[in-house]
Amino acid sequence: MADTQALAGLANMLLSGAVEVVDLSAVLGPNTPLLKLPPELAVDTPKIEIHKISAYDENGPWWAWNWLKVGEHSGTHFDAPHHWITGRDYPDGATDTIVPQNFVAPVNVIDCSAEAAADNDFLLTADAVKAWEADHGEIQPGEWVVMRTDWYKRNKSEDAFLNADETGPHSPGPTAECIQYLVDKGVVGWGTECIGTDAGQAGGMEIPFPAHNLMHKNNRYGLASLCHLDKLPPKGAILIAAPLKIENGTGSPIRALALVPKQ
Ligand code: 23J
Ligand code: MN
Repeated sequence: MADTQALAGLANMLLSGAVEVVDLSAVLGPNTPLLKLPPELAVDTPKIEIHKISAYDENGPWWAWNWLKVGEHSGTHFDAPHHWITGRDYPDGATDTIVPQNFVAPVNVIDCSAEAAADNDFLLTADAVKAWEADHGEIQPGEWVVMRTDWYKRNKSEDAFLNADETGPHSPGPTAECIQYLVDKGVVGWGTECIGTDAGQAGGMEIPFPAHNLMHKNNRYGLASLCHLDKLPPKGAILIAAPLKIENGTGSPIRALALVPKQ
């Protein structure tokens, strides 16, 4: 049975500020950094556009509103299983068919900020996750796992965020065995502060884009371009990451929120 007293306690802590709501989303607009794929491989997602319909003017005297042109995988966003070929057949794998219970879960925050600063191509390994668990406690089934790198601090500049040179983009991410370890733990999803859930160089890995390939193959989710993971404790916060209910959607921009007990 549900502990209604605990929920009443949470309600009070939200009202008093003892539990803070931390915004993990970046601003979504024409300056949002977007993924660039090799042109010989793929077509890119289009630049975001915000078009005015009216602003208390002759097109609508008492109201303001806009319409948007925005790809599903833009800015702080959710990757549904249908995004990847390995997850295409799950009946509950699109933005409109995922059970909403899965959008809200405890979050494990693995701090890789020092490693990512020292090596932009840093890869989180399964052994490093096991060492993190020895320090902070085991990752439980149904939980989110996110990789803190402080990479969001670069998101005002697409060049800095993508960090590409003649050898391609350079940004941190997970190894394939790391993702398989998390899948075996039963996590609901994996998130990062970078443009995608995979490392910049992940297209050339033995399994290309292993976070996408393996998470979605197992009907799990991805979160990309998260912000402010430096404001979260390693354990103890609750992450809310719900995509728009796009029909047959493969992903969606989100307002990612964390409920965090105040220190
Ligand atoms: C398509 C192809 C490769 C990648 C991605 C999309 C993403 O990162 C994404 O937004 O899901 S790496
Ligand atoms: Mn995506």
